[in-house]
Amino acid sequence: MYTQGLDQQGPANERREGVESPADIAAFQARIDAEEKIEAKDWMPAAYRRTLIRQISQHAHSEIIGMQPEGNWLTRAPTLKRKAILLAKVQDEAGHGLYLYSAGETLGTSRDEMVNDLLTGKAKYSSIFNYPTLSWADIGAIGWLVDGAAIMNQIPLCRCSYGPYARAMVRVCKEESFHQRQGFDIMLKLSRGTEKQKEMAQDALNRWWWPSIMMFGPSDTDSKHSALSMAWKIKRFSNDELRQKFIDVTVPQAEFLGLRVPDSELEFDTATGHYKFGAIDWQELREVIAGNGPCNRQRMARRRKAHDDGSWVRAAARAYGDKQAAKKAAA
Ligand code: FAQ
Repeated sequence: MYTQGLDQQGPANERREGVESPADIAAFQARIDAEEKIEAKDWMPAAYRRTLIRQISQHAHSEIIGMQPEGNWLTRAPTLKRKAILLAKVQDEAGHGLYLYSAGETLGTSRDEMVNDLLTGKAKYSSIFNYPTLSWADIGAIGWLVDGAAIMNQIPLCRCSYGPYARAMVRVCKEESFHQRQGFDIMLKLSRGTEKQKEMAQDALNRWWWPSIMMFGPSDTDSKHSALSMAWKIKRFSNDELRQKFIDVTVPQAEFLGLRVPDSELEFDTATGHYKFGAIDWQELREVIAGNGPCNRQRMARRRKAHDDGSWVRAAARAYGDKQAAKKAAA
């Protein structure tokens, strides 16, 4: 959708390929500071382009791998209605992945290259999708907490300085808010249900709370990309700011559900108007990002198999394309 017409580089880009004069960089920063959107054919510093390709492709991979934990419950959803809703949600995540790969392609990389980086382990995807979905309540917890955290992070991305990414985020956020509500609805039903159902909801919150908090990434002091990403207005809020906002809105929702957030140090601070919370296990986040989470290997094995199983579709599409091109050339 975004890649149409990008086959030809603009003359300004061609002329200045590889050249980054202080004047170019200052003019670029002035456009960012003036809240102008940077578009695909505009000149941009190589590091800005690299940062976007890294973030957008990792975001796309997260959406695609993120289908697996919920896909695990498609055949076991408790009612036909819940199954239809979950099926639609999982399909939405696939769609988000596709918009994001398209947004990434506008920066001059191909979807094949991005996918290859995922399959070879070069590119990351969100830590959260390396945790297992053990009960139906986990589907509620993912919608409520994981989509909730995703929205908190992605609403500011609708104002990201790079136009194609910002525009893709608008639709993604609308769909994510539906996802968040369906998750909360599952949690509400369970927490108002039998004792056993309430226990399931509490157990899911216990297991998903801290991994959801970790989704926002390392603390600001350890976040290596934040300073530049914020100067370039790719990121509008720091990791810790978004984490705090998420905790502030989510704790009252847990209270409404009658569930206990698994953090004994959680306390509302009337002086700041924010919740104070306990220490995050950064070692756990590092391990999951390094590939040693509970499900990393399983998630990647399944993705590689799905990619291999789809090779005949790609071959058929290529053969069809070649045939059409040959016909056109002969006409
Ligand atoms: N997991 O310097 P920073 C969703 C990496 S979508 C894994 O702070 P940055 C929808 C980071 O890449 C969820 N890796 O980096 C859904 C970097 O490594 P690198 C995904 C992480 O980019 C719901 C290094 O650590 N959302 O959930 C994580 O400035 C339900 C240093 O970190 C997005 O991708 C992590 N949690 O900030 C789908 C949103 N955190 O690349 C299905 C867009 C950090 O140098 C079901 N992305 N790392 O090798 C962002 O906003 C940013 O990239 C952050 C990280 C905030 C994730």
